[in-house]
This record gives sequence, C-alpha cells and structure tokens, in this order.
Amino acid sequence: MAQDMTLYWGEGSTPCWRVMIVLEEKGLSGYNSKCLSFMKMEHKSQAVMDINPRGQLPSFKFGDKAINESCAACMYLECKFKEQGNPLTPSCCDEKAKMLQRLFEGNTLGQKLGDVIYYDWKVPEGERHESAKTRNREALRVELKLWEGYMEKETGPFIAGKSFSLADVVVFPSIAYAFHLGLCPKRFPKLAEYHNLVKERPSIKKTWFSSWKDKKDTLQDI
Ligand SMILES: N[C@@H](CCC(=O)N[C@@H](CS)C(=O)NCC(=O)O)C(=O)O
Repeated sequence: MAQDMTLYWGEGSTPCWRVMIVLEEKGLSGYNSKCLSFMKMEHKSQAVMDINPRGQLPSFKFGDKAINESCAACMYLECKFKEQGNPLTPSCCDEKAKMLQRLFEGNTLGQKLGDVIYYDWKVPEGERHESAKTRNREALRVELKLWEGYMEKETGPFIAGKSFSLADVVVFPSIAYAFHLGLCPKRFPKLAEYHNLVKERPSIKKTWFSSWKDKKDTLQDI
C-alpha cells in the first residue's frame, strides 16, 4: 500500500512535516519520499505542478489520486487507514469537535509564525516597515500565549486532551519550530513541557529535520 504513495516535501517545511508524521503514525513508512529543494525551485517542477497546480509542498499522491493541502492529506490518511497504526481521532463527538477546533486553529498559529519568520522574504525591500515587523511579533506573542493558556487548562498532556491526535500532528510542528527558533521555555513553560514530551515520540524523532540541529535566536524576545 505505502509503495503506491509519493510525498514530495521540503526540508524545514512544517506543513510537510505534518504528513510525514501521519504516515509514520499509520505504519506507512515505506512510502516514496522525495525531498525537493526550495532553493533550486524544485517545488515548481513539472512532477509537482502535475499534481499540485500551486507548486507547493507538501504534494501527495496515492496511486493516481492527488491529495494536496497538508491538513486534507492528514485527514484522508487517518480516514483511509482508520484501523491501522495509531488512532488519531477521538471516537467521542465532543472530543472530536475539540480536536478539530485545535487542528484548524493550528493553521492560524502557523500563519502568525510565518508572518514573523518570512517577513523579509515575503515583503519587497522598499515596502518593509519596522512597525509592521513589531506588530507581527506582538501578534505571534499573543497567539503563543493563547496556546500556553490552552495547555494550562488542558487535562491531558496533548494539545486536545489525553491522546495524541491529528491536532498534535498539525500544531506540534509549529511549536517545535518556535522552540528551534529560540522561544523561551521559561516564558512558555506549558508549551515547553508539551514540546519535550512529543519530541520523544518515535514518529517525531524519525522525521525531525536534519537542518534543525543548531538552535537559532530569532524568537528569543517573544
Ligand atoms: N496550505 C498549504 C501550505 C503549503 C505551503 O505553503 N508550502 C510552502 C512550504 S512550507 C511552499 O511550498 N511554498 C512555496 C510556494 O508557495 O511557492 C498546506 O498546508 O499544505
């Protein structure tokens, strides 16, 4: 089954990491893994454009079916392989509702993180403003404090309760990225606890980006 799957992914891409985690959690590690270079613009290659007209990674193919958008690919794999590997969706509707809420909120966190990290890359030189950078950093700080508050109230060790779920698959890569970029564990102790727990999970250890060995200080003042 896994040999019929191809994942095009890029080093350091948190949306790509989500799909890689689900594939491991579901025992599908024999998939065709194609690591492409953003620097060489390989995400705009014909092989990717054929299945994902936005030329974005992750791009995922199962047989002749393309399933793009990281959250959609993760939800598809969980549905298709429900009985295989680790269950990633609670059976109780109320717990599922919370899990889905956190999953989709994870995209807001990813967006705010991206607004800070990729500002210089996204905004042309003459249009950059210090005030916009400050605003983006403040918005990220508020967003991270929101997640810190969720974890203070949460009964289980995971993002949506007692079990590792699709919500963790979506949110954890952003949390890990923030700590990789120097987020202060003392200012976000609950997120640091969560990070330390989840980073030891086999699916996470196996898929950790090789470029993330040395910590950075981009977010140390957040
Ligand atoms: N909403 C998409 C976002 C994917 C995305 O933005 N991928 C980035 C890498 S992290 C990319 O391919 N950027 C290149 C581009 O947009 O041209 C998803 O979740 O799959």
